[in-house]
Amino acid sequence: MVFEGLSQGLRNSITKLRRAIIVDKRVVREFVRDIQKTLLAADVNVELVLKISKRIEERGLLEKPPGMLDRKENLIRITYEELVNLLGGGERLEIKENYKILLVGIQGSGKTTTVVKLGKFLKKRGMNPKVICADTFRAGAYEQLKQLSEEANLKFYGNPNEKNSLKIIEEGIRKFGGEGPILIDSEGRHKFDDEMMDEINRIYEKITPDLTLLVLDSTIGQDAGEQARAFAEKCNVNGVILTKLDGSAKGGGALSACAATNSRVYFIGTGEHIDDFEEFNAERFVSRLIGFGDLRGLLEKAKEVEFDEKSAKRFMTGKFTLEDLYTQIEQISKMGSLRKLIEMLPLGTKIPKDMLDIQEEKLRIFRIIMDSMTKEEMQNPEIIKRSRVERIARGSGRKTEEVRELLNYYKRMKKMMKTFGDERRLRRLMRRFSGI
Ligand SMILES: Nc1nc2c(ncn2[C@@H]2O[C@H](COP(=O)(O)OP(=O)(O)OP(=O)(O)O)[C@@H](O)[C@H]2O)c(=O)[nH]1
Ligand SMILES: [Mg+2]
Repeated sequence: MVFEGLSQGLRNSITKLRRAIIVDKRVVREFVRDIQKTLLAADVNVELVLKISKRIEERGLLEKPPGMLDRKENLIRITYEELVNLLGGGERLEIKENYKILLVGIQGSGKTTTVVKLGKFLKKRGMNPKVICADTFRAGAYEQLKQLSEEANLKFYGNPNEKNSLKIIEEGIRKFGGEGPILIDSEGRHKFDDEMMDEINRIYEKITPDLTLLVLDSTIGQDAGEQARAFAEKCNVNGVILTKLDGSAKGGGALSACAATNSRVYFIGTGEHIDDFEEFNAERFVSRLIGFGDLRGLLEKAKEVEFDEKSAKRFMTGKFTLEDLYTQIEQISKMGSLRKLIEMLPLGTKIPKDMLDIQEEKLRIFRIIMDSMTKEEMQNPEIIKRSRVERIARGSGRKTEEVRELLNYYKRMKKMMKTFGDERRLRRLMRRFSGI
C-alpha cells in the first residue's frame, strides 16, 4: 500500500491516545510528539511539521469539543483537519469535453505514462479523450505513447517524421476536430533548464491549452515544492500530478511541499500500470490514512446535535410548549441522554440533578401521553385541568399520576428555559451546537 509508514504511524498514535484515561497537557504533548515523528519519517519538511504540531497542540488544549465528541475524539478531528490542510485541501479539477490539456515536466517524471493514465481515467468518466504525442526529442517517444494509447483504447495522433512539435499539435487538433479532451504529451529534458522552459512557452502561446498540468516525480521528496514553484513562474501551471508514490518513502514530503507552495495536486500515480492512477483529494486521502470508518463516525458525531434555530429560539425565550418538549424528547432519545445534552449547554451546572437523571423509559411514557393530547392542549398546556387529565390518561392507557408528572416536568422545564433565555446566551448556544 502507498504511504504504509505514514498510515501506520498515525494509527498507532491514535490507538495510544484512545487508551489514555484522561486528556491532559501531557497526553496531548505526547500525542503531538508521536505525530511529529511520523511526519518527519514521511519526509515532511521540519518547519511544516513544527507548524502543524503547534497548531494541533494549541487547538487540542483550547478548543471545546463540538457536538457529541469527547476531548480525545476532538483531538483526532483536529489532527485530521490539520493534516488535510498540510496536504492541500480537497478541491476537484474541472475537466471539460472541449479542453486541450498540456502535460509538462522534466525528463522521466512520468509524463507519457500519465497522459495515458489520465486518458483512461477520463474515459471511465464517460468522456472521449484523445492523445497527441508532441515529444519529438526522445527517441521512441512516438512508439511508446502509441502503444500505451492502444492498450488503453484511446485515439492517438503523432508523426514520427515531423520534428516541429507545434506543427504536430496543430495537425492533431485539426484531426480530432476539437472534440473530446485532448491530452498532449510534451518532451522532457535532462534537467530543469531554460531551453526547455522556452520551448514550453512557445508551445503554450500558440496552442493556448485550457489546462497545463505539471507532472512531478514524488521520489524527489520535498524538492517537488521548489520544482513546482519554478515551473509556475515560467508557465501557467494549473495543477500538479504527482507520480511514483508507490515506490517512494518521500511521498509525504512531495505532497506537503506542493501544498506549501500553493501547487495543488489533483492526481496521483501509484504504480507503473495504466490503472495505477487516482484523483487526489486530501480529505479522502487523510481519511484513508487514519482509517476511514473510524473517522467518518467521528466527524458525524461532531455535527450530530444540530437544533433547528427556530425551535431553539422558542425554547430559550420562554415560549415553550408541550410541542417543543416533544421535539426535545425526540432529540434526547436520538442522542442517548438528557445529561449529555445539558452538559453541552453553557449552563449545565444550574440544572437540578433529578431533572438530568430522568429515565429514558419515563421520556418514552411522556411521549405516549402526549400522543393522546389534542393540538390545542399541546400548544396551550395551561388548559389541561382535571377532566382533561383523566381523558388523556384513558386515551393513552397511562395513569393520571403519570400525566400530572409530565405536566410538572413541563412546567419546571419551561421555568428553567425562561431563566436563561436571553439572546446572547442563545447565540452562544447556537454556536456551540453548530460546532463552530
Ligand atoms: N512505479 C511507478 N512508476 C512510474 C509511475 N509513473 C511513471 N512511472 C515509470 O517511470 C518511467 C518514466 O515514465 P515516462 O512516462 O516515460 O516519463 P516521461 O516524463 O514521459 O519521460 P520523458 O519522456 O523521457 O521525459 C517509466 O518506467 C514509467 O513506467 C508511477 O506512478 N509509479
Ligand atoms: Mg515521455
